[in-house]
Amino acid sequence: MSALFSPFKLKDVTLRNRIAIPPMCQYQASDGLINDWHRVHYAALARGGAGLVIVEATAVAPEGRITPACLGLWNDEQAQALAPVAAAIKAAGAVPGIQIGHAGRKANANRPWEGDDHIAANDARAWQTLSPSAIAFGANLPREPKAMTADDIARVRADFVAAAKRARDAGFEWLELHFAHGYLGQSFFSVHANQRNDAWGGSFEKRSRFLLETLAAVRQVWPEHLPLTARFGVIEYDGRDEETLAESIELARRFKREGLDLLSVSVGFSTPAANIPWAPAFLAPVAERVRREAGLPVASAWGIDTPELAERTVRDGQLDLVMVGRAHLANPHWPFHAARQLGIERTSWVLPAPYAHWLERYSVS
Ligand code: FNR
Ligand code: 536
Repeated sequence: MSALFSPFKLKDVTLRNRIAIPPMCQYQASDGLINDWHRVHYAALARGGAGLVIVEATAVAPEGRITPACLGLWNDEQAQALAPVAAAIKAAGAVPGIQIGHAGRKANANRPWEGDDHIAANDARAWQTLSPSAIAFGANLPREPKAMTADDIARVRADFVAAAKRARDAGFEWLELHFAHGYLGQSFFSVHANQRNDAWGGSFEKRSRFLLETLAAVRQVWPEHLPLTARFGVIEYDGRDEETLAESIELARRFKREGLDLLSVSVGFSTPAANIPWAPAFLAPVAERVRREAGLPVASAWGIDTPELAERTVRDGQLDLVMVGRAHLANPHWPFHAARQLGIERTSWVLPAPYAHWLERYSVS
């Protein structure tokens, strides 16, 4: 029996297996709107057999985009355009998910392959970034953000709520709040970005406030029977890791109390000075600790790209869901190959008939 290919139920949603495709920006949108690139990309990924496909980071406000080519959900036209993507993912047998977020001080950037730096201030496409404090990320993103006022905070929280409603109405059945990777949510929690001395900065409670308030507000509009999840960087690898992890686990407990159903455990990426111990599945033991100590189901990614490794993280109780990202860009049918390699003979339930009929009849590795 494969643990990776066992179903996973969360609220009223059942995933056909434990393989999830994490959100991955495509940087192909205009005005936050999807186009044929996204329509083809997400349908192909869903047909490959994963249980869950999460649409890339989608901005709740224009200034919350990482780049001008990122998706948005700040208007109804964007939501209507996304509805067929959710439907196509579902028609292929996967659960349609979407990640909503705000890029904070890491916004206003050029695409990764076009510099990965801030858009020049004199470029007509440039905009002012927002963050808890007027502290730049540094390195490739040196531009100082504007410190958010209480009104800015209330507006962005309302933007999250409006985007969650639109995601719901577009047919998504799994919502992920992007509180990771040095973007706005993570920045409120991180001492690298948040030096406020008001109600949203300073102590653990105050640095947690934006995240908990946003979660609670979204909880009011996201359907009770559907999973509400968040991605959060529980560790920075900045030399303060025990302290950060202890705080993160306490935050995860509070997320759970506010109605979070699963945490996608990731890295903070709040400082360019971090020293990340890149290795296959390096985050899985960290995720396991969060799962055990916070009592929340967890997903995680980062270098889990072989079927054996994926199977092991689930079997050993480290992860409830395995996020397989880049390996799916290399091969959208990764779950089919994983099933074969794990010795599962009947794979027609993984792939649709126009593929499975031929692949099962004639052995293709
Ligand atoms: C990402 N990642 C990412 N993460 C996220 O939370 N939201 C996003 O929109 C993106 N965008 C994105 C784009 C691309 C092209 C890559 C490669 C990555 C991170 C991604 O979800 C995942 O965590 C990493 O890729 C690590 O997992 P793998 O690739 O090692 O399986
Ligand atoms: C992974 N990425 C995450 C993104 C966009 C692109 C790259 C996201 O969450 N929207 C990553 C983040 C930070 C450092 C290295 C890699």
